[in-house]
Amino acid sequence: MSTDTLQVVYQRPDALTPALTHYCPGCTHGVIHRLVAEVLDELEIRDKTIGVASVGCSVFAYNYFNTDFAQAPHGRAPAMATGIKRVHPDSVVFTYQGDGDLASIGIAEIIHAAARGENITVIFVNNAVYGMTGGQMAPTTLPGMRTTSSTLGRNVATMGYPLRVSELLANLEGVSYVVRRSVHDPGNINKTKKAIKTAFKAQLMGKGLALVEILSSCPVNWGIEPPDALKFIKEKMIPYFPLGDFKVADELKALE
Ligand SMILES: Cc1ncc(C[n+]2csc(CCOP(=O)(O)OP(=O)(O)O)c2C)c(N)n1
Ligand code: SF4
Repeated sequence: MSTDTLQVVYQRPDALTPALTHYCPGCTHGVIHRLVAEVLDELEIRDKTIGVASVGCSVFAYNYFNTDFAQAPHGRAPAMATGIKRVHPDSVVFTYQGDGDLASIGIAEIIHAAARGENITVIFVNNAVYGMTGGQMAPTTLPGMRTTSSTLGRNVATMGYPLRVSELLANLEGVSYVVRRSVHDPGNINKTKKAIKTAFKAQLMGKGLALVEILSSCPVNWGIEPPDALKFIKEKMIPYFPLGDFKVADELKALE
């Protein structure tokens, strides 16, 4: 067979290392890593990008991105990103945070970084549980959802209601871009990539904090098979965490 007509349609982005992933089968952290890496390549900013990993399953993100990287303990990624960006204003700085990290132990950090209008990009991965530590209840756990620390299901009367982080942050003036996307099917993966690109462009334009919340799977801690985990996102998570744009600065609307 002649190879003259073959075209490369899929290959590893330069911004991803060839390291083998530690993520569980069916976990969509890997899909999200790939989208971020593709955007860094397409915007040609890999050489000046500095990522900040959080605690959670993505704690080892520095192994996978072919960029400079730091690791911030327990919710402090927005504070560390603030310092890095202020010391290196020409760099492109992003945090990569789970919902336990960002919405629980780090909620003060993200709120104040947003209020200050720090010129950083935040990739916020919402899988409704603490994945890394064994699937405990997170601030994003759905009402009635069983976790290892809400074994009868989250009872909102005693455990409170889930936090809708994007809606919360959209009220802050320092924020230029807040949207919620999902990676449960190819169409939504494409939309998520566009949003990630806009969030990095917002930083390049100096517009203030840009955050993309991404609904993601955790089949291991949800106790279901990977295909069912994608269905769970669509059927259970999206009704509670609707996809959409919560704040898009006027200058960014044309980029959408
Ligand atoms: C009570 C408690 N607070 C804080 C921590 C520190 N901690 C370790 S992993 C983690 C978050 C893990 O979940 P998430 O951020 O949702 O990321 P995932 O692993 O699901 O991707 C946190 C907050 C902890 N283990 N226990
Ligand atoms: S525990 Fe959940 S979030 Fe962590 S790697 Fe496994 S599937 Fe992904």
